[in-house]
Amino acid sequence: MDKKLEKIAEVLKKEGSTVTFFVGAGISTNCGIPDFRSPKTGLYANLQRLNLPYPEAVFDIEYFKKSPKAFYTLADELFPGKFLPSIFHYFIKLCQDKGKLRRCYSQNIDTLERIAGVEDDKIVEAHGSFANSHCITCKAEMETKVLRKLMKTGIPKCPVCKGYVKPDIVFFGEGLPSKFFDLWDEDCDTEKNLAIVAGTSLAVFPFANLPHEINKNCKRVLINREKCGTFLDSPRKTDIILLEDCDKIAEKLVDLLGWKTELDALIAKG
Ligand code: CNA
Repeated sequence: MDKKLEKIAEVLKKEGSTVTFFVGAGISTNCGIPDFRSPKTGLYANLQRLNLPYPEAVFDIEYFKKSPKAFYTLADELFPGKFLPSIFHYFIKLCQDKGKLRRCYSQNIDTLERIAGVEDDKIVEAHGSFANSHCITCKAEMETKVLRKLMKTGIPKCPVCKGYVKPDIVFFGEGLPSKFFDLWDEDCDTEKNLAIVAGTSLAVFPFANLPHEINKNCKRVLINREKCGTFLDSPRKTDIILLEDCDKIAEKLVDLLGWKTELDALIAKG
């Protein structure tokens, strides 16, 4: 384990090197937000109370059009504002502060990368976020604070056409934001780049393809509770696999890189 961490720190310390993150729900579990697929604690294991025909229906656009209540029950629990970033989120922010962050591709909808201080041009929220909302019928925009208020008394409806309003989270059956495709065209061939994949089962496409498509000279790192996706199907000789809690790994890397004081300051600021 220590040798692997030293190798990662060594690459990060190199003049001109950068890092691209590919993250998922696992980097937010320590913040109190359940992931999808962890047995027992994941959202899919705990959705019986919503009476769904199948677990993914809660994020299925066709199901939402017929029955938006299940999504809104869950959205109320997950809505940003109640949660603080994890050590891993701050590690991403520190990489930015040190001029090392090429990009952070996130599947998360909790906006914790932003809350940790990662800048808009460095984040790709591949599956959207709760930051904006639109009517699914006439596409009129609704401010988050209005949506939040309407959520307290029922399902938010559009004041213009009475259609259902939905946060701009990408549901199954919807396209990904153009920012995802535009920036990936720029990023996928970056040389001298480290790819850190963390807290994701790499089960949702096209996101799951990114670490597979990344430049062959790029060292790939997986920090996750289990091996998954391209690290199982198409491993590369140079891959580094760390099957551990992502915050524990981030803390150790921060120590090796000499960034501990800055990390403590970020955590203290909250
Ligand atoms: P997932 O399929 O639930 O996988 C999470 C992975 O993280 C699993 O392999 C876990 O073993 C692993 N994991 C969990 N906790 C830790 C930890 N502390 N340290 C290391 N590994 C850990 O979730 P994915 O992100 O892969 O799936 C993509 C979905 C999840 C996206 O569409 C998201 O919108 C969606 N999602 C997001 C959130 C959020 O925004 N926080 C929460 C739940 C689901």
